[in-house]
Parts: sequence; structure tokens; C-alpha cells
Amino acid sequence: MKKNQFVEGRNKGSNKYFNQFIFSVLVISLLLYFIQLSQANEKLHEADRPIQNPPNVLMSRNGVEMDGLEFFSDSAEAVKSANLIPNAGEVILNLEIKETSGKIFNPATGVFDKVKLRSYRGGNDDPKVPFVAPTITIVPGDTVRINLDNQLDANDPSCKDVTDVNKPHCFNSTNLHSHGLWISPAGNSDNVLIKIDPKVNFTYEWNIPVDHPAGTFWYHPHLHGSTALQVSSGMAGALIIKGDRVPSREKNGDIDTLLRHDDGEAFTDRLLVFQQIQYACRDKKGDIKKNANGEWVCDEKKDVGKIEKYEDQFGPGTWEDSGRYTTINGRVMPTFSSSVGEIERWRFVHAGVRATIKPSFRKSSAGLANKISASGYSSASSKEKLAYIDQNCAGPQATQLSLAIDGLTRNRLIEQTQGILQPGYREDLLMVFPETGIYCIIDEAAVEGTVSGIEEDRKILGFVKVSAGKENINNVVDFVKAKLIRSANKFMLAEVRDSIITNLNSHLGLERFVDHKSILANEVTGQQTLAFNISTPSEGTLYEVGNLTIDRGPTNLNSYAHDRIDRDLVLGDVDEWTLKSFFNEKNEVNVGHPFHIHVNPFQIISIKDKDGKELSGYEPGNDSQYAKLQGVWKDTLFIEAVDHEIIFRTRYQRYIGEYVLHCHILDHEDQGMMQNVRISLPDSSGRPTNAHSMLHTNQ
Ligand SMILES: [Cu+2]
Repeated sequence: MKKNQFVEGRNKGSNKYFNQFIFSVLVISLLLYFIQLSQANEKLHEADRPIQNPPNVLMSRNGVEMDGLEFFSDSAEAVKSANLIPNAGEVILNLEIKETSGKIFNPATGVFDKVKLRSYRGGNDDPKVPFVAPTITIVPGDTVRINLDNQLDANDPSCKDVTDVNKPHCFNSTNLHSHGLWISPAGNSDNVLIKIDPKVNFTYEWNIPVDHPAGTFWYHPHLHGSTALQVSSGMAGALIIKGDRVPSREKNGDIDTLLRHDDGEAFTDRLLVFQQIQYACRDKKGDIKKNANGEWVCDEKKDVGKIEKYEDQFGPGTWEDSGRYTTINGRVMPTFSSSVGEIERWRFVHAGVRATIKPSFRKSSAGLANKISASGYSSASSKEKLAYIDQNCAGPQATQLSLAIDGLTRNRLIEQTQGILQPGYREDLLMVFPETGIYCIIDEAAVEGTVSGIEEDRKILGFVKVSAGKENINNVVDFVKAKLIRSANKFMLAEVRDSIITNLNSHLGLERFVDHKSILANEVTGQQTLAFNISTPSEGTLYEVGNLTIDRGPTNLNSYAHDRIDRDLVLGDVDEWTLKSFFNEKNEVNVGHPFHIHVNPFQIISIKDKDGKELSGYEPGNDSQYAKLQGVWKDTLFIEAVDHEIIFRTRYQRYIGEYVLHCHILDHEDQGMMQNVRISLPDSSGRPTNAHSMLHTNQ
């Protein structure tokens, strides 16, 4: 017994050491395995990495630290109590601007490229995906204080001896624009006429009015001379305003209050920030490194992709030549997960610089159901890539229901199978996938209606992996309509419930959720005209904005000048604008410019092509990019050239001050396609009055 006990005891002791040894070996092997696995995954592609919304900025709300997650639908408890959002208050956040090293997957070569780019850091970012700015989520009535801390290098050769403001310059200086927000453009608010140099910080203060629409907006730098370079580096983020105002007999409400499940929980809120990060690696001579097909490559270990030049890195055709892919939330070709019958709100933000995106969802063939393999796609030639799409993403385009444009709710849900996003545009969709399997997210980049006017290959932007769900779907539109009607029955006030349901039933109408009152003809007090133009005199290309003559030709054309007010407008006026794009015959590739104006949105009245045909109507079969835009409110609108004529109306409400309108091809803006606009108080006879202004006007 004793002996046995001893033997047993000794064995126990050696077993203990042996077990520890085995355990350590196992842990080390597992660690090595995971390291290898992650490296292998990273080498191949990132298609299998599931993707979430971009990170939320770290902020303090009324003194409480939070990362914004509370606002999203995963805070089921808050939502169930019908308390969708917190009370308005003081929001404080810090945005640092830094040079950041990272990696971006390159489908032209199938490997990750090292890059070093300027980026926003918001205290809560994913270090693996640094080139999308964190999301700022706020509510109407908030006072938002953003400390913008520019930590870029003060030694900036591009900022020395600047003689021509319309030549790109001061790449390390910056400022901040809240694109689409209806707030003051002056002082420390949405002011893009100030310059924040390296090693300087400044606190912006956005006072969001209590009647501000809830919706999808975005933020980005807007310093004339460095805007395209900084936005193209990934310096752009979503700016979401959440609302909990239900419609009443007197007032329209927030669409957020309708987009709910039976138990009150909000639909899953997806956010897709599309960016065009146009980095390049350079050889010893400073030229962009290219492969035999002309695609930009970073093919040596020491290569680091950067964005430091306009001459060869921006401009017509450069995006297409580069072979770069539009990123979604900082990633190339990511994979989303959804389930059949799950209605989701997909918020699209075009935060790129100049390439049009036409997103559609196509069911892939069954063979891919278990493995989303983009590696075959990544390593293929561009011809093989097209064949891959034809073969593997051949299903019909899935139904999209468009509910808002540029953050502003439409007067009805629009059924479509393909969207069109021009630089600066946003679109909110209701998506529900009818079948299990993989859907490819395709950029159906046909040449028609695009900014570049250049034939561009269709590309895979990402994937959606759809698993089995609780509900089956026969017809997507009927399914969504029934769900919204159930929501209206449950959550809308009795005084408007019937009209909301009648509108949904008859034409998918959302009239009770539209943010701004329509501008009727008898409200209009004046006219404005605008011409965008590129001219090519012998001394170089000029990017200009001007007016239209009576017979609708361009006149009064000028490139941007800091000290000139181009439009003197009067607070309280309501103008009807007519806009056209022109281009010089020699400049064959330019087919139009996306117009953007700060502060007040506009309502689309009419969009006609060169034959005078109305394009913005609702008739079936209208497949223009302007179809079903009549009456819709926007802040950015592509003005196609070749004699398209756009008419919109806008009110100059509430805010006075100086701000800008410009082309949202950001390298055009940097090179002069921008105007200063001033809204002043009227004098006793209704003319603009600025008692002590030193600036002379152009009108
Ligand atoms: Cu332009």
C-alpha cells in the first residue's frame, strides 16, 4: 500500500510536470497556428473577415464618456422602451489628425500594400482599419464641441511661397466641414474659410437646431488646396443624426420612428462609407510605379503608398488607371452578414473623390455558398476578373428600397435594383435578402452618367452572407410594406396613423416623414444661375464657376478667389436656380460636375436633357440617373454636361455668413471650381446690407 501510494504519488508529481509541459507546448503551438492563420488570411484577401459599421468616435455626452454604441439598434433595452435616443445635450469629442501607417488590400496584385497616410483618429479606432474616420452620432438639439487637433508635420514644403491659390497647396493644413448639416457657416461653426495649420488645434462648435432632420450626413476636411488629397487619404467619416419625433397632425416626424420591428427595436442600422484611397508608390525618379498593364503597384518590400502629389495622382482617368478599389469602411471587398427576412437600413456615404459608384446586389451561384473566395478573383487579370463576376455573381439584381437621399427622407420609398452615388451623395436603403447564400455587392460601373465618362470595369465591392432566418419572403416590396404598416399601427399617433398607412398602401408614401416643406412657385422671390466650366487656354487648365446668359450659355466665369464674394444673397429670400455644366471641346473626358452648396438644402424642380426631355419624373421605365428625383431635397447634385439643365429652389433660412458652393470632384474644387457665397440681412428695401464689409462683390 505504502509503496503503491509512493509510486502513485511520484507518478502524480511527474504527471503534473508532464501535463504542464504538454499544456505549454499546446498553448505555444496554438498561438503559432493563429499567428500563421492570421498572416495567411491577410496575405490572401480579407473577404472572409466579417465587417461591422465603422468605429464610433469616443465622446462625452453631458459629462458621461461613451463611444456612441448606445445609439444603435443593438441597445435593445433603450429602444424597447420606445426611448430611441438620449436627450440632447453637450457632446465633446476630440479628432486628431496624424500620419498613420497601415495596410490596404490590393486586388490588382492580391496582397496588402503598406501605406502611410494622413488620417483622423477619434480615440476608439480599429488600428487594423485606420483609413476611415470614426462615426459621430448625435441628436437634434445637441451642442457638439469638436476639438480638431492637427498633429501633422509643420515642415510642409507644399505650403511655402504659395502664389496661386488654385494650385494645390498646404497639404498639412486643414479644417472641418459637416457635409449636409443645416447649421451656421460662421465663426466656430461649419466654417470652411478658416485654416488650421500643423500643431494648431481649434474647437469647432456645432449647434444642431432642435428641428434639424435626422439622417445620414458626413464630415471631411475642406481647406481649398488640400481637400482632395486629405479626403482621398481616408479622412472622411459618417455623421449620423438620430431622431425620435413621431409625426403629428401639425408636424412631420423622423423616419427612424417607423423603421422598427414589432417589439419596438430599430431595424439593424448598417453604415457603408465608400472611399477612394488613391495611394501610389514611387520609383527613384519620383514616378508612380506601374505594372505591364499600367496598374499602379507597390512591388518591393520597402514600398510605402502615399498621397503627396496632384499632378499625376488626381485628374481624369487616374482612378481607373490606378487599379485601386473603392473601400467600404476602410476595407477592400469585405463581407457582411445578414439573414433572410431581416429588414435592414443600409446607409451609403460616397466619401470618395471623383469616381461614380453604381451599387447593386447580385446573388452568387450556389458553389460559393460555404466559402466566399475572393482569392481567385484577387489574383486574376482584369479580364479574368470580369469573367469571374459574370460566372459567380450572375444572379438578378436584388430589390433595393430607397428611403432617403443626402440624408433627407423622400416622399415615398423608391423600388430600384441599382443605385447611383456621385461624390458627396448619400442614400439610405431598406434591404431585405430573400434567399440564403452569398450576394455579391457589385459596382455596375457603366460609362453612362459617370463623372469620368471613362469606360470602367464592373468590380466586386464586397459580399453579403445571408443565412436562414425566421421569416420567408415571396415578394420583397410586399414584405417590407406589411412590416411598415404593422409598425405604423403600433407606434404612430392615432391622429395620423390612418393617413400614414393609406400612403404606404397606395404608393409606399412617406409624406409624413419628409423633413422640409415643399417650395411652391408663389414662394419664389428671385432667380440665380450657375455655370460650371473647364477651359483650356494656352497657359493651362482653368476650373471656373459663373452664371448663365439669357440663352443659357456660360458667362462671368472665374476661378476661385479668397477675397471675392461671388453671390450676395439675402436672408429670407427664396431663389430658383438654373444650373448647367460646360466643357471645352479639347477636354474630351469631362462630362459634368457634382454641385454642392453648404448650409441650406435645395428641392429639385426639373432636370432636362439636351432635347428638353424631363428626366426627374416618376413614370415607369425612366432609367435616368435623375429618375424620381422631382420634389426631392438634396445638398449635392451631379450636373451632367451636354446641355442638361437643372432647376431647383432653396430658402436662405436662419443663418447669415460667408460660405461656399463648389464642384464635388474635389481636385476640381482645389483648383478653383468654387465660389464664395454670402447671406446677409436685408436693408429696408430688401437689398443685402453689410455695414462694414471690406469684401467687394462680383454681381
Ligand atoms: Cu468638377
